[in-house]
Amino acid sequence: MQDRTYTADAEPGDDVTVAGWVHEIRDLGGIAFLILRDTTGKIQIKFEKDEMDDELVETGLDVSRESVVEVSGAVEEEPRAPTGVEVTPESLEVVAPADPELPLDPSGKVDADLSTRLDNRTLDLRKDEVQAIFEIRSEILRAVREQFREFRCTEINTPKIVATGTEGGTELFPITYFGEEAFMNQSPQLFKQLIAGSNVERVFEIGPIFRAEEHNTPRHLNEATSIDFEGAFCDHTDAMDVVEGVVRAAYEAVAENCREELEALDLEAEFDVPDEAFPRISYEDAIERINATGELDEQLVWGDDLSTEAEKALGDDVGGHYFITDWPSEIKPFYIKDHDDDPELSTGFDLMHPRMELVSGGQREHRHEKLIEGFEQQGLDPDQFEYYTKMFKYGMPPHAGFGLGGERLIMTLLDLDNIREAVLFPRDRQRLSP
Ligand code: ATP
Ligand code: AMO
Repeated sequence: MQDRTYTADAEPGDDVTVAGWVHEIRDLGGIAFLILRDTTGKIQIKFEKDEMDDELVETGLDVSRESVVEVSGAVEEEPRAPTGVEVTPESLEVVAPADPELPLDPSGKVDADLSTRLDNRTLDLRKDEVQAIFEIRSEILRAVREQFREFRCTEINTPKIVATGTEGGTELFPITYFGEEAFMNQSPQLFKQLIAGSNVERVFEIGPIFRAEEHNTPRHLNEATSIDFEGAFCDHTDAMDVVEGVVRAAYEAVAENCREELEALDLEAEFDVPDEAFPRISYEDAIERINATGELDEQLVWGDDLSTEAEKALGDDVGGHYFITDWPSEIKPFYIKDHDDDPELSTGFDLMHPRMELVSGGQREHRHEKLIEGFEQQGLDPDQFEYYTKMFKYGMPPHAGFGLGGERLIMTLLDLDNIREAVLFPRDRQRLSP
């Protein structure tokens, strides 16, 4: 297939070989058309029954939809063809026939539920609007990487099989590692800190995180893609600047480079890059604002975590991305540093989209003694984390970072109803294959 031409590159006057899937066959009597689809688009193949070799016409028109065919012929201008050109075939080969009974219709004329779509992802991805999501995902990850590089970060990869959890003991997947208990990593948290404490200083990682969330929601996955940052000599405000830079870079890249994909998703009119700086609202102000909306049955008091309803009330009130800063120390993990002048208040922050949380982050506790105290306060055994804590004795600079949920970024950016739409092969309570 070396001489294969993408359908989008077929120009009038060319002799081409195109290859792809049979999207549709329209037989109008004396004339019939096969619409061939490849990754770049579609092209019309014309069959004039009286003027063409019978066998060629028969092969071309009997082939079932979604079969793979290869067609060679001359490209001509044809204003009535969907793309303005058509191919008059000289030869046609059925490379891989498709069973006429398809589990879902890639032309999208018949709707399929999400579960059927995920069971048949190959067929589902033949739809323009589904392909568009993953083209945009790829562009977002490219833009995010580039932005991190501009922030002088080094891309790292940390282990996914680990000895300890970091984000609360209940959400770990245990595995057996040569007879010893091990876990799937919930977050690269401790590893990225260990590297920020070296000369590497500023790091980012885009990789899987595993969470044994019991509940099935449209915004939780059991395997998600985390976009992590950690920087030495950074405080929480610097980390928020990096979050904002990265999220903005994703939106700008999509606006600039994904017009066709946005069109396929019917989003070209409504897609906007956030124009204002993301407001930074303290936790204290956030609970006051939420209470003032009158949307909650019970008023929030200082120290409460924010429920989904509370987040929704505030999201509707703010109307765009915003940070919640200065959370109570008690509800943030051991590695988050408290404010020096008020130990009740942490430097932890979240970035919120009106629909949901996108990011958690903060400045880290870099003082060895305080770190050990933090473990004890949260009922964790510091001995289990010795591989981590001991490095805090050998010159650990102040540092800060965050974790951004990759699929949540894509989901909110594209206004997808369900986070599973943003993953090729999602893992949830009910789904372990494909
Ligand atoms: P022509 O003389 O251009 O081949 P026709 O009217 O003799 O056209 P028909 O078999 O009657 O051929 O065409 C049936 C329908 O197909 C008509 O509505 C015609 O406009 C349309 N049609 C014909 N050729 C093309 C083409 N190359 N691309 C798209 N539509 C076409
Ligand atoms: P946290 O646990 O808040 O923080 O996770 C960071 C972000 O990851 C995304 N996320 C998820 N997305 C889909 N499904 C899930 N089950 C899921 N769990 C988390 C969310 C969330 O905001 N170590 C800290 C980060 C840090 O401080 O650097 C952490 O993991 O978008």
